[in-house]
Amino acid sequence: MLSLVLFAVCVGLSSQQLPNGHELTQLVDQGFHEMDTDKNGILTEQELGTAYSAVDFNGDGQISFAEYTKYTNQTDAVARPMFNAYDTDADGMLPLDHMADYLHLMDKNDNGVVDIHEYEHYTVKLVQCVYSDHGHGSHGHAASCVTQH
Ligand SMILES: [Ca+2]
Ligand SMILES: [Ca+2]
Ligand SMILES: [Ca+2]
Repeated sequence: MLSLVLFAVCVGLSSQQLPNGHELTQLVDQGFHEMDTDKNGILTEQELGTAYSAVDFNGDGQISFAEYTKYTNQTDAVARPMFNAYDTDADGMLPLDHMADYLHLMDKNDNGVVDIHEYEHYTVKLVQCVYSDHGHGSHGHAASCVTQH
């Protein structure tokens, strides 16, 4: 599962260096606004789906690791834990028809949409987990890290 929502924001995260708090928040906000196509301040399942579809270059309904790195231009050290955080069943693919699951990860108040605060909260935490000293290890680490409080 995931928040591919992340994909837009993660385009700016190609270095090994974690951006500082202000830069990171700016990147996160930028990703949110890019995906919020009707500019109403909330992300719907449909808007997420549209954003994710742009990453599915070969149109097979799934995002592969190769497609993910092509889209985000991240180094493997960053891309791998980020991708794995979404790929909870570890089959190396992110199906586009799991959008509701991805959205649910970020939808803290369970109202079916994601506002910018929910998006920031999840995304900043996930990025910090990926860039942490422990973020390059086992499969799914970043995903479990982000749910810890
Ligand atoms: Ca919207
Ligand atoms: Ca694909
Ligand atoms: Ca919500």
